[in-house]
Amino acid sequence: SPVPAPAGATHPLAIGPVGAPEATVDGFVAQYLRNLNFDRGVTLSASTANDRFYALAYTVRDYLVARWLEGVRRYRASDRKAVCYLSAEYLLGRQLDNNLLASGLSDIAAEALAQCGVDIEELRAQEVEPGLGNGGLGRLAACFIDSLATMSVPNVGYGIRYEYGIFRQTFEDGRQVEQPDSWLELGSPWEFPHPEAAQTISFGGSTEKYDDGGVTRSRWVPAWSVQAVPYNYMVPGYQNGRVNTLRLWSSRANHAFDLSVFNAGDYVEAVRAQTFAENISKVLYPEDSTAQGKELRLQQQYFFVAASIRDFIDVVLPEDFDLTRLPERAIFQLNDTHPVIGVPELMRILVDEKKMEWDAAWAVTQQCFAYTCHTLLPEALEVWPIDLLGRLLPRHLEIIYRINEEFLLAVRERFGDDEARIRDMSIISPDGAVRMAFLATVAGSKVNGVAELHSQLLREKVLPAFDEFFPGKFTNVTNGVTPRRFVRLANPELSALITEAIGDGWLTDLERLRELEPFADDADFRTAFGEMKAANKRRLAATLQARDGLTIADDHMLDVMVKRLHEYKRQMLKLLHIVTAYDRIVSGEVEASSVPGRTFVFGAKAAPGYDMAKRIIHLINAVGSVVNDDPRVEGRLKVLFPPNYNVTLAERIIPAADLSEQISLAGKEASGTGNMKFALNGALTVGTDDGANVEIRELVGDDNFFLFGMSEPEVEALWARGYTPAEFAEKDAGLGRALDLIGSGAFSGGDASVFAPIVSNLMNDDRFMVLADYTSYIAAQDRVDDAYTDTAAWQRSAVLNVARSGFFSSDRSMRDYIDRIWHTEPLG
Ligand code: B1H
Repeated sequence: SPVPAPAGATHPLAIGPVGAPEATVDGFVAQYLRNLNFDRGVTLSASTANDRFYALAYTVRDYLVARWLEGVRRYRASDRKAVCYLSAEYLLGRQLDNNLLASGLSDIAAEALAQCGVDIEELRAQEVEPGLGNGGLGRLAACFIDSLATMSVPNVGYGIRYEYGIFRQTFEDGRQVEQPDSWLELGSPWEFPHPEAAQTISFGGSTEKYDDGGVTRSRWVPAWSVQAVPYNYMVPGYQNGRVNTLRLWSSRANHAFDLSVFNAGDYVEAVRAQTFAENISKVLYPEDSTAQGKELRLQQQYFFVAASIRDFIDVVLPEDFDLTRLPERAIFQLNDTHPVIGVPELMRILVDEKKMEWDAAWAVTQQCFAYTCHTLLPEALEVWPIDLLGRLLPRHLEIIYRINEEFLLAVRERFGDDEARIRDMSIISPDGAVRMAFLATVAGSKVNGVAELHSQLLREKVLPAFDEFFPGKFTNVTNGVTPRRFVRLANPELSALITEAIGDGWLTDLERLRELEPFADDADFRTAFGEMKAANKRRLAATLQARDGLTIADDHMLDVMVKRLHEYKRQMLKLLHIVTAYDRIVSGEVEASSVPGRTFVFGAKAAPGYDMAKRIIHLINAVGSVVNDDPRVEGRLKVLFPPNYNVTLAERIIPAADLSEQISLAGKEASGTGNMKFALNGALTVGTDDGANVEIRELVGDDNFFLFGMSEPEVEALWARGYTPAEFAEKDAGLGRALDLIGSGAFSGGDASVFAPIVSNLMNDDRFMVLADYTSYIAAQDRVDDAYTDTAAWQRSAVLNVARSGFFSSDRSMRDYIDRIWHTEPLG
């Protein structure tokens, strides 16, 4: 071992972790019962399901910990660069099966529990998923840290341990109601709290100049502070003996702060101060794709970023590390703009605390950060009013001003005094706000979008002046998803089929799925594939029955749209298709008995303050209750909307799907990652040329993808001509009738006022051009119906979707980040 024994240690075991329990059924049983007895303090016969779940989680943990500690020691003894992933969100999903799979203990654990007479299924259901993210962005972070561990790349994921994650969604009379997500109520067996290692994070106050031996320097004199307590989570690689760390910060009151108030005799005030401090990590902001601009949100961002950077410098790196060499040891990847306040924070540490020259500090900072942009929507681009930022982080604002000053000076040098250009590129906007995407772009060594089309639009439409000024800074890394969770764990039947056909090894080398292509023409394989889908549908049916009392007919095509509710994603377009299919039946245009059976599954949370999104949720439920109960439909159409779509439910729904709905307006969905999960599980996509759909279609082939709608340039051209949505409603009689049905109260018991705002928005504004794409969408859906009647051809396409989607492994994304941005290597 390269790590020396601690001074004074004589026992050989004292230099390292004591090693894992024996990886046998007997070893597992012994450790399980020990944990039940000694950690939970109960006997098996007196235990609750929660006790038994905890003991199981602890046992799996015990096997992983030795490898984890060993990896940390080896990393510290090396001089390898680590990826410090800074993300306000990690949408992890349940951990038990993932950790069993990673440690190779799934079969041993199942047998061990069976021998203890314990039902492992019951224990699985005990786990509450940590929902510490909103949607794609948070799930992406979780996929990335899984891939980095699997590829043995040194990585620390840094984020916030929200006490309440994404809200739990229920429906009351079809309307969304939010409940707090108290995921920690029964504790979390996977976390390792380290209150003794808390960091002090300061806020407010002012700055001052002082004389430092003849040099005038600035410093920050903060007004208040809180403690950031680290909670560590293991991130095990897939059966490779590597375990990385996810470190999430929780806020606590600062004791010194409390005491001063206690001394003044105000007990109540002291307790209030504590609550105030703990508010910082209390709750995840539930807005996906909109920046809130709230002070607490900025506090959250600075809180976790400051704690993380300090942690890496003071705790992870060796003492007295020469910080001019920081770029050799760390790359801080900014997951969107949420952690961008880390840029002035690192500058403050280097210049004010370490007394580095500004230029040297800036050179280090620029090499240490890289920025991923996840959106083009203007409402999602974060800006912080300077008075708010100056009040909360006065020294950081000064530093941002100086960064901007020097940047604009360089722009003037290059382009002359082009004031319009200077205004357009200034980090400080004309209305007095800090544009965080600009700051990230100026500071980052690289800036990347998350799919080819998105990266192109980012360069050409959002930041063209920056692309011109910084040649080579912009790049693309197309998103990916982890095949461990979204193929192996979510779809064991498909995984077995694949392994049977092409052998193993594909789970860590997903391009090998290509070898499945010939099996698309193998009738036996296709039959087995069809049986896999049918089995997954039955499993989903059982889940939805138990969870929500919903039933699915097993001879239906399963048509799925699961994602956050947002107008740009166009759940309304899906709904117009359903209403049209319904209208065709009830108007007598088609015989119900001739309609191919389809079950439409929705899953979607709306941001609690997003009125239109909540109204659309209400309408989905309203259409569902009318369509599902109308005897004229003869059960050919079913609409299901299980509430509280989350990672756990996704793992059930996606493997059962036949059709994947990816129908955003072209140019609006940065990438999408659900689209990749469906293709990998053998669903065909009906989709626009948007985000990663473009790349999916290129790979799987036009014959195996239902393309519809305007392309991004066509969208732009229509805006330029002038878009009048009502004209489209006049031109297409089916569209007119569908809108009339909704607007006339057919789905709201005759009360036209309930959904009239939706219809009037579509007719008069329709920012996302739902009506313009309707005709093309319906035509695509008619093609889908046709195609589905030819089972062999459909299954052939489905198999080809699987075979050609290996590119969408997040392992490939990580390789791209490593090659184009991080320039780091695995630690062998
Ligand atoms: C994505 C967000 C997002 N893009 C602001 N932007 C948030 C923005 O809390 N906020 O303020 C939260 C989330 N999320 C998504 O990222 C894109 O819409 C998807 O297209 C993309 O696949 C995903 C991962 O890159």
